[in-house]
Amino acid sequence: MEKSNPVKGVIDKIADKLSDNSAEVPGRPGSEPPSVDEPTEPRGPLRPKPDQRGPDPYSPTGQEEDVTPEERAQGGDRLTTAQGLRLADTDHSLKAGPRGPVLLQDHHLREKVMHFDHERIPERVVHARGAAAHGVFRSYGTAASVTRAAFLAKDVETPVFVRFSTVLGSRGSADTVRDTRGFATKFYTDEGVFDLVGNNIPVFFIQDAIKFPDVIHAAKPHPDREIPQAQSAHDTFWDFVSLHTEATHHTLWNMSDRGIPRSYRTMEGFGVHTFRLVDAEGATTLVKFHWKPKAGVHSLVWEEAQLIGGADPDFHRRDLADAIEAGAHPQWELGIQVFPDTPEQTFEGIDLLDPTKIVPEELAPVQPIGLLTLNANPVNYFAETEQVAFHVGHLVPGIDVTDDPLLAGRLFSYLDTQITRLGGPNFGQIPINRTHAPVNDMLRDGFHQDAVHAGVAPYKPNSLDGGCPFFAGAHEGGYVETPVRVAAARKVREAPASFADHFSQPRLFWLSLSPVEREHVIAAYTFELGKVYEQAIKERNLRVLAEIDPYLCEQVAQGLGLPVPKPVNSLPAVDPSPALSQVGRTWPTTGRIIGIVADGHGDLATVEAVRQAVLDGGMVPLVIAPAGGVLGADGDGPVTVQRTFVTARSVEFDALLLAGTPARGKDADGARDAKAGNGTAGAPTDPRVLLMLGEAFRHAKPIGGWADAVQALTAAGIDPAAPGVVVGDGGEAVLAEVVRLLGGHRVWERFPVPVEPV
Ligand code: HDE
Repeated sequence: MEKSNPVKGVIDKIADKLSDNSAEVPGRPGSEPPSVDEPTEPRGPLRPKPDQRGPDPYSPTGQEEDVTPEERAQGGDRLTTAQGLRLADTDHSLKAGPRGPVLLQDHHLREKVMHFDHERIPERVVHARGAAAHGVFRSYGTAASVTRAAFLAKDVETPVFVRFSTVLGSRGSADTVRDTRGFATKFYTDEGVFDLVGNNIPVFFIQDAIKFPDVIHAAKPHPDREIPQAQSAHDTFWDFVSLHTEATHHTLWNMSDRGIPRSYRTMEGFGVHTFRLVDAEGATTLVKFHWKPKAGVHSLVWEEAQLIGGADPDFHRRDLADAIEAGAHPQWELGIQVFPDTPEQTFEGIDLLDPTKIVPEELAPVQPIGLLTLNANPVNYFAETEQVAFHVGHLVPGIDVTDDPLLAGRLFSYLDTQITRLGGPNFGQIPINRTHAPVNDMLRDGFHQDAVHAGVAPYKPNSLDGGCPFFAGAHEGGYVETPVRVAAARKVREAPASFADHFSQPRLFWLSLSPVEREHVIAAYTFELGKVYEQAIKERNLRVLAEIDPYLCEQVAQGLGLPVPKPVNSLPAVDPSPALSQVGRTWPTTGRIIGIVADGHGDLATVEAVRQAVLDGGMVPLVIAPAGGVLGADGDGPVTVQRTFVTARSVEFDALLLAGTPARGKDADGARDAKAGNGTAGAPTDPRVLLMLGEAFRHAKPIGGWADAVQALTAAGIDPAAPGVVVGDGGEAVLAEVVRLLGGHRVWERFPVPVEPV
């Protein structure tokens, strides 16, 4: 947007006049004399007085303004101090002789260690572990009928920064733990920053913000031993959620496959609360925001998640960054469910102010309003991903909040937390947090103030700064709260009666899942409650499950070896929402990872052709061989090896291809690789390949093979005719079938599912 200052000429003239006025007595507060009457015409900020000037405009590291962003952060080719003094040595402290005491006068030692000592800032109290990316949001314009938000007009492109996170773990915890994921988006719109701070689960544990410290204290590690890290499989969590049954719905989602996403790229996102959109005429609509991943909604299986936690704790971070670097830019459609803004704020009997409830998509379809594309990785983790500060109160005209009591608490919390985390009230000036709209806020001073404000009247009303800044009415882009009618009421600490329904929607979710997804839920509850120490807590949780579904309760009780309780209430009749299941659809395979097991003895031309076909399909081929280097370096090929039998683990791949049965690695016997196990010396197939195949098979991944691949499959105990196992003569034909299977994410038939009593 072109920004002009129509009154600049006037100010220049006044300033010139002042500088000419040598007879004037010093001490005038501003650069322009005030008028007697309060000013009525706005104009730009006043210049400093002629005797004033601010600091010279250098970057934080001594670079002039017109250099590239990289040079702004760091410049020159010589090591310097923070003050730009060139250094001749940074490896030795200044000492009285080589063996003598270190001298206090070593200013470089002092500065270097002082800075290091203060490199850490407090991690986020929740969502400490995260990864982020830059991107762009292009609006379809389909929301323009319900909101005046400028960035939602047709074809407007808005820069964004998106941070994904787990909730419970510390900054260094593993990515693939069972947990909710954060999905926070900062839109740098022309009208100011809009933050949509959501999760990958559409409901929350609590209905009122006042319970947030309780649920987080219960879910975080035990306060005495500070274990377990980044997970809910412990007594305090299950103690709380069984006593506080409004958490049941969110907990059930956590125990479903949604708690262990395959990738940040394959997660849905939800704004959770109901928001209020306002159009240009002031008409309002209630909406819920949804992010729909183009790559589909996919999850890990629990054993995979656990193995990855050890093999590659950075799995999701790496996946996001690698995909963007490879040009497989992750995309989501933003959508809204639209509800009339009635005084009751309910839709089809569902309370829209209750954040533990969803509105099934079958009742209110998600209408796409724009496309998010993540296209660049951050340059510096700390500066960007760690310092980004989201706030649900960062709103733009056309988007307003509702009276959801959870949202109210968040409106307070997100600013408050930054004071401690980012060291003061000026965190909005940190580069990643800076708005792309001009700021004239009258907020002054504070730790780390980066702006050099001119003028002497940061207060309203004033005459000394010409009455500036002026207000902007709604017609000038001003934010005007919707004048919602509030019913006459008494002050109470109470919730509406509808908030007391804690079980109908968990049952709806349960009944919407496919049989295999339900098996995963049963397994997750059995695992988590199996980790609980106190039997009373396990029994209390079974009582909660009895209110959701008798089969779920019975199966978990059997796994725990405990009696099956009877429900207290009759089970509500609900209509399932098929949209909630992740199984049964076909998705693009772009960005998925295909492992190709090969050695230097086979047909390397086919290996190379398959590798190229994987790349051409927008996927990532990784060649796994007995040893590193290049296969066929002397003639055939060559094919570069990315993983060896030592470094590869099945969990890294979405599908596996066998270019025949590879030779055993030299490290297959003995103590070099514990994965190889003992007592397999002399067996024809490398035990690491058998392990990889066995895992991939039981994790229901497509497996393909050609040449004499059947030998390895059989040695791994895999029937070449089993579902999702593709054996053929031509590598490329096998790949095509494997990719088709991958479109369904997993070979779901491979999971045996008992028939559940109706
Ligand atoms: Fe948050 N939450 N939250 N939260 N939340 C924070 O803000 C809080 C809630 C969510 O990547 C904190 O800057 C309260 C719901 C995400 O930087 C903190 C309540 C949802 C992120 C905070 C909630 C979220 C946070 C910690 C109950 C989904 C990470 C650091 C009223 C709709 C943002 C920070 C990022 C972060 C408070 C509930 C999502 C302490 C009090 C519901 C994605 O302010």
